[in-house]
Order: sequence, then C-alpha cells, then structure tokens
Amino acid sequence: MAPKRRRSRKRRKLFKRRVKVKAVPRAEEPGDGEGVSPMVEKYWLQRFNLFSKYDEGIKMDEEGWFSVTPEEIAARQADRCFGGAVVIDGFTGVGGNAIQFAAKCNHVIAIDIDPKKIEMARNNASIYGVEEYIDFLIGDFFQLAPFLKGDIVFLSPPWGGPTYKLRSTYTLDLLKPKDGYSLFQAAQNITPNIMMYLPRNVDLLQVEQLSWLSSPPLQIQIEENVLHGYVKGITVYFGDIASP
Ligand code: MGP
Ligand code: SAH
Repeated sequence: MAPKRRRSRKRRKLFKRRVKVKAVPRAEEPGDGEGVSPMVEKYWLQRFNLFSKYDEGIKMDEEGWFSVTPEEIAARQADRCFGGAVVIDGFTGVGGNAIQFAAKCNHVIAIDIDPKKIEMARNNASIYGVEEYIDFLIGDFFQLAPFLKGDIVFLSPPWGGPTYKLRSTYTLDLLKPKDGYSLFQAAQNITPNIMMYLPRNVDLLQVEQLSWLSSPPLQIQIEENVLHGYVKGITVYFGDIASP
C-alpha cells in the first residue's frame, strides 16, 4: 500500500477545512480490452470515480484521463453555486466540472482551446442530461476573458502533465499556458468569485498572495480534496464563495 501523504504543520495551519469525499465502490479489473495506454491505465482503473456514468458512453482522450476532476470532487465544488449563478469554466476539458456545474447552477459557459475536448465534453454532458444548460465555446480563455460576463469563474488549467507531483513544491509559474498570477488577473476582471483547482503540492503561500492582489484583499478558503483517503487536489475559493 502506498504511504499516506503527510503535510507539515505550517501547511496544516493553512487549511481551514478538510473535505472528505466518498468514493464510488466498484470492483476493478485492469485491462478489459478497451485498449488504454499504460500511462492511462492507472486512471482507467479509477474510471467510475471520474464519471459514475462511465459505462454509458463517456468519451476521453489521454489528457482528459489524467486531468478530469473526479465526479464527487466536482460536485462539491459546484455546491458553491448561488441562486441564478452563471459559471464560466475556463478550461473545460472532457467536462468533469462543467457537468456538475450544469446540474447545480443556472448556466455554464464552457471553454476549451481544443475542439476535440469540446466535442467530448458535449457528448459527456448529454449522457448526464445537462447539455442544454451549457454553452460550449472553442477558444483561448485569455483571449475570451475580456468579453465574458459571469458570476463565478472556475479555473482548472493544465498543470504540465502527471509529472507535476515529482516536485516537492509546485509553484504557480508552472501552470500552463500562463502563470497563476496572469490567470488569476484575467479571471478577476470578470468577477472576484473565483475557484481554482490546483495540485496538492502547490505553494500555499503563493496561493494566499493571490487574494492580496485586490484591495481590500479577497476572502479566501483553501480546501483539500480527499478521495479514497488520498489527497487528489486542492481547491481555492476566492470572494463571496469562500466560507469564512
Ligand atoms: P494524479 O496525481 O495524476 O493522480 O492526479 P493520482 O491518482 O492521485 O496518482 P498518484 O500516483 O499521485 O497516486 C490527481 C488528480 O489531479 C486527477 O484526478 C485530476 O483531477 C487532477 N489533475 C492532474 N493533472 C496532471 C491535472 C492537470 O494537468 N490539470 C488539471 N486541471 N487537473 C489535473
Ligand atoms: N476540469 C476539466 C479538466 C481540465 S484539463 C475536467 O474536469 O474535465 C485542462 C484543459 O485546458 C485541457 O482540456 C486543455 O485543452 C485546456 N486548455 C489549455 N490551454 C487553454 C487555453 N488557453 N484556453 C482554454 N483552454 C485551454
């Protein structure tokens, strides 16, 4: 069994709440002929945690497999929606987050630079019966941001692939295609209500500094996302959607 990940006392202090997420129990058998690559197999084994309706025709590509937000985590993030909220999902991927937002918020604007991801996200949203609540846009979030209006911006950009975890600390300049500060500024011009899904080894002091880019500083909440007893990622909430 893999060793539990341990946090320093300093990191523990930065977390206001630890949210446990119940995993979907399912017997797992590796390699059922679906032809997944060795790199993807580890994620395929977790497929029902990623999409509980995986067997109903969910479509994924390699980046989708290692980047999608597990369904129970995405559902928790979507709980931050408030009445009538329009959510902008700036990095939609295969739709893990957009689907859960569509189920709980008023409307979703789902953006991805890769047309194939948007095609897959649309297919996956239809399996969950929520595609009518989503506007899908193919484009670069940074170019589109000045023209977007919404109540919440959700940011789950590329972290540079699964090797993100090889570093002891993941700094915000490593986010793709632009650093975390540029990303945050682009979102802040739309709304102060921002959610960021970040690596579990992210530099939490840098994350806190993002809230200081506003005057007065934005309210901030940092949450660990735990699945099967393991920390999968960290969600940071800014503005009115952060719990005090
Ligand atoms: P992981 O660390 O690659 O997987 O990703 P796991 O199963 O924890 O592997 P282990 O070997 O560390 O035990 C954990 C989670 O992070 C994934 O389920 C995704 O939700 C998220 N994630 C990983 N990557 C590489 C990305 C990324 O590039 N972008 C986004 N938005 N999320 C990612
Ligand atoms: N939250 C998603 C996963 C996002 S992965 C899910 O749960 O499925 C990150 C996505 O960002 C990738 O699909 C990639 O194509 C997209 N991306 C990369 N650069 C982008 C940009 N400049 N604008 C919009 N999307 C971008």
